[in-house]
Amino acid sequence: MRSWRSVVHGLVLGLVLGLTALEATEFLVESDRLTLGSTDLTRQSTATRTLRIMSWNVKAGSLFPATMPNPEGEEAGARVGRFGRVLRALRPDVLCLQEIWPLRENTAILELLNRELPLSKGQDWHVHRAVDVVIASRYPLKQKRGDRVIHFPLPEMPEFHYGQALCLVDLPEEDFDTDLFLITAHFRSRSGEANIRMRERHAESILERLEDLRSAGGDIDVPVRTPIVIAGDFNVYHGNVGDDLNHLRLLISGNTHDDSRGESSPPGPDWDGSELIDLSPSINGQGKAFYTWRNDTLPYPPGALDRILYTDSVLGVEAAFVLDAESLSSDLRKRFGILRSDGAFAGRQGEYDHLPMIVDFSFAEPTSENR
Ligand SMILES: [Ca+2]
Ligand SMILES: [Ca+2]
Repeated sequence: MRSWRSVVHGLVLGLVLGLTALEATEFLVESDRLTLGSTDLTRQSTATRTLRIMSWNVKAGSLFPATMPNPEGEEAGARVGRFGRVLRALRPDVLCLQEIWPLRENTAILELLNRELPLSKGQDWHVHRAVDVVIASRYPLKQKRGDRVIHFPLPEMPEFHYGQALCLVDLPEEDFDTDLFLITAHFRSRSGEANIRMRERHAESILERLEDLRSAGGDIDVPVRTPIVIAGDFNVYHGNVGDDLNHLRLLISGNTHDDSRGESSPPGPDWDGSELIDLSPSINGQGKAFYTWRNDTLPYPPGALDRILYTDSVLGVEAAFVLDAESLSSDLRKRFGILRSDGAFAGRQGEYDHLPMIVDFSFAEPTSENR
């Protein structure tokens, strides 16, 4: 139950934000969470229900104090405090987190989320972890699976695998016509033939999962036309010698060919046989800069390493952005309780590591016969 204080706060905030939204065109704020990069202001109405997904490679042990040995060279606790502020500003319904190193038990993630973004009526978050990736949701999770795809022993984690977590997000029938199937993955990084091949093998394993989802039998079945989203750190590097980004092409189109779908092409991963859409959100939804990783102290350009792919035959997008707290206006930072330094890893200027991607998916209003 929300306290009277939070209800009044929400009303006042809603009024202020409503007025602000009329004045500002570069952003739109809906209810009490920060929303940037709205794709179609006219559709921001009661005609649709939205589900907010946030995906973030949080970098090693950044979310937790240094209570466990951290991989060599990785800094523990760098996002303690920062993570909570960003979370409360964005208030995602579902989180996809990658690179939780050292691996943490579900209970540790659950306690963190319950503390930093408590749900109403004392409800618990729902957490599903596989390898170093996590799906967390305010709604129940079903058909949970985890894939250990590529064994990559690390000194501190000899059994570490790159892989994915996947599950059905059980959305409430009174608000949504359908559930949503979600996959989050962390791909091997770095250049070089062996690493490129690992990324391709990883993409192939996700394609096998998509094929199973769309066909009866096998390990998982979902109702036809259940929306599917794949979010995570795919380590997509543009301009690397020898890396044709086949792994990304595989995920989007189901094959490695660059051409559009011909007669001989196998069907794409979407329910209608078309390709998936690569969302490509921009920094603060401004449509100017498209990257999700940046470190000005290293000799690498910013890159869109992280992606959100989705079945656009059954899903729409209301808004999408990559949050950069540093370049956000001080007005918005103040209003949503985040600090300028929350955009940077460990708060050091120029060292961002990965930035969080946020998308508001729109669903059709439930029809009366489906209620
Ligand atoms: Ca199946
Ligand atoms: Ca499509």
